[in-house]
Amino acid sequence: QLRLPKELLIRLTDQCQVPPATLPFLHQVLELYAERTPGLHTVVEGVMRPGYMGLTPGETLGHDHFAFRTFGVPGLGISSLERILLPLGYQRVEDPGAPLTFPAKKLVATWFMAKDPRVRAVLPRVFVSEIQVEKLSPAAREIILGTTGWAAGAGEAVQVQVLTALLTGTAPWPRPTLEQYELLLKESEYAAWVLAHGYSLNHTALALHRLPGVGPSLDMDGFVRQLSGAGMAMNAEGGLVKVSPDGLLLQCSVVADRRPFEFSCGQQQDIAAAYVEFVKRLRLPRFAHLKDEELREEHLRDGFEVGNADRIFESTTLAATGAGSK
Ligand code: OOG
Ligand code: NI
Repeated sequence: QLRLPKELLIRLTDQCQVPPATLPFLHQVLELYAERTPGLHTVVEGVMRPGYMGLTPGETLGHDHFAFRTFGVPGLGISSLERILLPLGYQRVEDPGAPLTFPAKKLVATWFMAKDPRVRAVLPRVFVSEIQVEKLSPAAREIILGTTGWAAGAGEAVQVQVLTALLTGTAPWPRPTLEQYELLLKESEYAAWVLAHGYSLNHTALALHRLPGVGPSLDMDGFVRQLSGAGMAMNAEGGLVKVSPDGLLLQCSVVADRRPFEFSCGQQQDIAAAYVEFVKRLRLPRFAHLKDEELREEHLRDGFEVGNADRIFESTTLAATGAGSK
């Protein structure tokens, strides 16, 4: 029934380890994303096909993480995804201290991982960010609160709306006008993206470290050149490969596909939609003694990195996705 390329399916060998709704939920989210992300098909069909880096036919590409964007307003925001993810077998990873913060973009973010350690190498982490709406200009706030204000007093009914939005790849608020979208775009590309796309998946990040043949030794610069060669426009913000200060978390992304979007009142315009990211996690120094074949996900650098994420967020900006780059 699923039209998702089989390489992108998430497969658990023992499904008892997660609630029965978890995989169908993740696949539904991914299916809607795949439909509106032509760039993903170029990656899967043009580069990461069977034979590439030891991939055998029928083998799946691991998803390192899924990412969602939200408005930080009462009833919505990170907590609205938390309420969906906890019953699905996820837990919030408390960064000792505070959430990841991006002051210039007025964003905060956190991430979730599978509660059961046995499925952590298979179930994607989930990265969720929210924009601090109270820090935006009065005009931007008015647009966002005008369209999301209903959630503040709606109690548990909000969650029905949020879940429906997730399962249909939509927003739990009316379509904006083009004018509202453009006003937000001038101030915060992120806010404009959320206004249009709501809870649809922003990106999946494929786990390069899980490619059977290469995993740990894959050369990211060479990989980026291959993607460029296949016609993909790469996010060049701060360099093509984003590297964490400890050198152990490497990320790169293809800029978002621009897709026609139906605004209210029948207006249509191409806007940034979703993108594809790639992650390579390297071995933690304390596992230096392990042989390559003994390496598993738990021996690799975990989590996210503010400096990398700050640049990855730019994958949907007009500068990155604008005319001429694709
Ligand atoms: C998320 C950007 C950050 C990562 O892996 O660090 C990110 C976004 O664009 O919403 O995905
Ligand atoms: Ni990401």
